[in-house]
Amino acid sequence: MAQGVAGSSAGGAPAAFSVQNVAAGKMAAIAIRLLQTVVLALAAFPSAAWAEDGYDLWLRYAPIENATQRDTYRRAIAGVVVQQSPATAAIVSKELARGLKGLLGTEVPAWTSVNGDGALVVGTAASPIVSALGWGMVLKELGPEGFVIRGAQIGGRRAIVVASAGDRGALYGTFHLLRLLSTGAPIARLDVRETPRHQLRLLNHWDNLNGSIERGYAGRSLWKWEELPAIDPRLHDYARANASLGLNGTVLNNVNANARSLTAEYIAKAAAVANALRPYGLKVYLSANFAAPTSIGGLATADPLDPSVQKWWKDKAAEIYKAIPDFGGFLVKANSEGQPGPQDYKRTHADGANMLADAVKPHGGVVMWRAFVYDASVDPDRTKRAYMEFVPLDGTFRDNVIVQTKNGPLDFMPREPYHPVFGAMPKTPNAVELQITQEYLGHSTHLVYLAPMWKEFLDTDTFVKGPGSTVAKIADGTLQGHRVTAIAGVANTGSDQNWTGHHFAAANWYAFGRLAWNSSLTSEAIAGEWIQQTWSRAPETVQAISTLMLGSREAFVNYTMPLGLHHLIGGDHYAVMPENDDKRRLDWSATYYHRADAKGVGFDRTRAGSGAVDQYARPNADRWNDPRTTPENLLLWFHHLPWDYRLKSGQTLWQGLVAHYQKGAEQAAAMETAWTALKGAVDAERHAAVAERLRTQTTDAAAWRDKCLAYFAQFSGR
Ligand code: GCV
Repeated sequence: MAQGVAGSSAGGAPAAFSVQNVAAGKMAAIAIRLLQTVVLALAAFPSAAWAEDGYDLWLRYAPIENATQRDTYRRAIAGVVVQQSPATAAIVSKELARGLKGLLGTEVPAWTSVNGDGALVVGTAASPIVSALGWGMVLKELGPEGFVIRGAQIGGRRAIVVASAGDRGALYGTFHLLRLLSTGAPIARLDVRETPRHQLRLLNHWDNLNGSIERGYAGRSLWKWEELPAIDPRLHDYARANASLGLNGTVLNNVNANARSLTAEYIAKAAAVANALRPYGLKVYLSANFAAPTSIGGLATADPLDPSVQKWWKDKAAEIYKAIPDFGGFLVKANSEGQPGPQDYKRTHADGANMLADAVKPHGGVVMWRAFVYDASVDPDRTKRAYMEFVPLDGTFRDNVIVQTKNGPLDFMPREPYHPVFGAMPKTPNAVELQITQEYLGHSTHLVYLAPMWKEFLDTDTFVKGPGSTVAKIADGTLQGHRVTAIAGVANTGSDQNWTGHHFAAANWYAFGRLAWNSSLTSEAIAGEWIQQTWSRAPETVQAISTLMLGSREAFVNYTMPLGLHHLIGGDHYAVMPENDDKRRLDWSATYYHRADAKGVGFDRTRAGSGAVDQYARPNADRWNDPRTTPENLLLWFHHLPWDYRLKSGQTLWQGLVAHYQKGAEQAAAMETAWTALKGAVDAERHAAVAERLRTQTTDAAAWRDKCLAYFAQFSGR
């Protein structure tokens, strides 16, 4: 957005033109000299000369510096032919015009047909050019969101073709090609075939109707509810960014849902957003408040088995679909943290979910019913409760219900084992819920790249169907044959100019989208492409930033909650607070989790303790029941161990804790140093913004180390 030459390295230029008393000729000479300087500066340091505020995210399309490569691309793409339905065609054409101009430094004209060598054709299977290619079978197999990118001869002319069975696939393919160009990929023998791993790839916005965002650290809600149905043009850029990753849905409002979002007034607002997002392939969903029939419907009950309640929801669904014909469905947080739900009427989660599922079914909608429940009466160990409530319901949900479960059994901690519900409900589609916003990971102040955490989770073997039963295969439906698959990320976007507060937090939005598309991508690969598109293509700069990012999650774990410790945090979920003994609820405190005493530290979840280990399939259950076969990074999650317990390193548990905290603080400081060394290698504006936050991160990391060690020392006596 803010691309131009008005930034630091061209600084001063505009002022020179405003001097009134300079003779016209002299002024012209100055102008020419300035222009020459700017051009030279741009040629030498294209990315450093860019005025940057982060608004453009990974869609900056900075000029390709390597002239040979740029010329190769220019020869390969001399004109663009787009053949698909008008709304998406307009977006594809605009994106290509913008992207190619930026990358290649030249306007690439729109052609109406392949009238020369170097055509870039984007089209759906139904378009005249693509249908003549005979790729129908392949495109059908890849589905309406999949795409092919391949070289072809069309009427004896050289062309690159981006083709899909559907409009969305052609759009995703366009962004994929632009990504290949942005990252310097060879295009001589292109043969790309892509199809997404999960059918529903959604952002969940915890946006309140008053514009605030629960656990949001980047400003206010993008929707600007009070202005809707007038659309903020910024929503188009939000949609572009999501489409560039292949995300296809967005839940507009907080799961702690205000029932007003289902009133006619707010349905009209949601419809306006849906209209804006639709051409980019994004469907709109809403979080539903289970008590809406009473709070806005005037009924005396919200009992899901009551016919008047069922009718209310059916009518409400019909009203929504009238306004939003492609409405995705409802997301529901029920009987959790004070939210209403079916249990208020002695009904089960399945009763509640099925009632809503019946209401949206005739319209093709789904219900995503969250498994984030922890009713204290179910079990003394909070991490066991969701499994105990949901697993017995397997097989009782309607076929358009998806149970949506956080990656871990507690609550988005820096490290948790996977949630044992994954794989334990073979008859129920299970959506993965990841948290992009860094609620427990330093908000938008700390640089923490989350892909390694998500990959650790997705790649874990649950063994539910023998070795190789990874969470990824459960989530993408291949292990248990689910008919619908979904993955959701709690969004970190807001009204901040750079969208996510911290420039590096955008990497987490990016990584979520890429993993939702293809969970087998590596953290390294995702970081590499994000860095090249966002910061610089210079190999040494990419390497330095990548190293910093890839180590950041483990650094955060080290200086906050190493060795499986969890929830040592204050109520704001930022401050270090191992002493937190929240009086409102035991399971909101820190002391409940670390259980430090003179004998040792950690939560005993073995068979001799809470028995949580047995919610996992063997051999995980057996391995994690024994501290010697438990991965040390989860040791204190599963075990309460003496301070003198010997770690594999030979250190005592206490010494190991000290070492981890110390290492974490050092890693944070090293990140800051590494970033300082990148001054000049990236633009000054964003460099300074990141440097400022890294300064705080270093200070905070040391504070975490000092406070946790001082606190635990009272018990360890060491
Ligand atoms: C939306 C945690 C968060 C809450 C959040 C809840 C949930 O408890 O702190 O802010 O509420 O998770 O996921 O429902």
